[in-house]
Amino acid sequence: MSEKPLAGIKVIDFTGVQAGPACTQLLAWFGADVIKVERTNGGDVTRRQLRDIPDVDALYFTMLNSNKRSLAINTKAPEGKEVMEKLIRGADILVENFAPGAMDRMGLGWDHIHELNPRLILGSVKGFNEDSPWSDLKVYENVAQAAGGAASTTGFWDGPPTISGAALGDSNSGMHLMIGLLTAIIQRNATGVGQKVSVSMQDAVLNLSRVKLRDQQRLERLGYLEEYPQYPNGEFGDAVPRGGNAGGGGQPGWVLKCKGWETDPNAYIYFTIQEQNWARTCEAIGKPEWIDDPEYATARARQPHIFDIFADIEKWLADKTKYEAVDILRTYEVPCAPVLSMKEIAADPALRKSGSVVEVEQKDRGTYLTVGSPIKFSGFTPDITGSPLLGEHTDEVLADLGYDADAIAKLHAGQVVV
Ligand code: CAO
Repeated sequence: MSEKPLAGIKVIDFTGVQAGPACTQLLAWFGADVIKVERTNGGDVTRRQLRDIPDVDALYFTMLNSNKRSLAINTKAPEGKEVMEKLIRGADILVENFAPGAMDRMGLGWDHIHELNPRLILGSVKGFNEDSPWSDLKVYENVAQAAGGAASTTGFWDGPPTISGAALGDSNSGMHLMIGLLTAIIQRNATGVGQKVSVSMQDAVLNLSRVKLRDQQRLERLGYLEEYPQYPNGEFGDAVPRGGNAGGGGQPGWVLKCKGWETDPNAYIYFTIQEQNWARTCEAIGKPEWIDDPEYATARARQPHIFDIFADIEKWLADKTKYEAVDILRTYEVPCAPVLSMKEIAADPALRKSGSVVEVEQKDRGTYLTVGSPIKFSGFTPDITGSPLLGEHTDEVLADLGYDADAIAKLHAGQVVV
């Protein structure tokens, strides 16, 4: 196999929880040498959060830190800071997602880092960007979803703002940061100078809520949003409402019940009425008479009674499982999919075959499942290995930095490293 795309790129992973680790994990999968720098007293908090096996690193940690090395060090001790500065001098990228101000308090602000190594790129995730009145806040996933416009536009109109199960604030911010870091590397390779790349979780959520800002402007101009369930009988206020399961792109859709929904909470499909596929959609669901009926023939004519149409489609679905339904509908090119549970995803042979779900060997644990690379390359396949134990590579990394056995022993004795 050819060399991995990011081979030779040295990354200091000074991150915790999810947003930062998700970014550096991808860098590691793509071949960078990622050294996770962790506190000596327990390391990344996720090692201990939501444990399923006593005294064994939690899945929360192992699913975000594979393919990395771990250096456990107290960077607040002068000797620890010295190690950190040595690492910085030899690295290409440093990623951090500490609480606002923490890097400055450690004496590792951007100006100092840039002076130590002008080629280094600093990646930083915070809850809010520097111009925000909330830039001093500590932020977790759901806080970002609330502030980024996702929560106010998710859920049903008669319920409260709702948080998505997908990590729009955390992993999504990490993916945005990854794009920024790779962009900065390309520029650094041309200019020789690194820069600071910042991503705020609010901005990253907002970037994925782009169509809702589109809808806000349409609402202000028109007073209504024709693809929302509230149209034309419900009331619109002055802000984009929660649209339940409505499709957001102008092609109406909804989650529809299939055979067994009474007992199986996931016996549903997502069904989309694609405007240009109306005739075939009618044939698929046994309603050829709808094709030319003026009450049904256009999207505008259908919208006022779209829920009656969905109810009729559910009658057609009543004796079909979600898989049977999709197998029929796919032959008529109806955009649709079964609603898959995590249990089904974990066992899905196709996702295993593509490497989108992988089984990984992990010290002290045995094997566990993780989500593999969602990005596929024709030139290489990421090889996902286990996550490091706390401080597993401390001595190895120190030796690489030029510390001899005595100096390493001294750092251990002073509890500067573990
Ligand atoms: N040695 C010594 N000290 C260390 C250290 C090390 N190796 N690594 C970290 N620390 C210190 C930090 O310097 C900081 O010290 P001060 O508070 O004295 O400055 C302290 O540990 C705690 O840092 P923290 O950022 O982890 O703080 P926290 O646990 O209170 O907050 C979080 C966690 C996530 C809310 C906060 O880091 C944050 O808002 N980050 C930015 C947004 C973000 O990425 N959130 C997503 C997290 S994923 O849900």
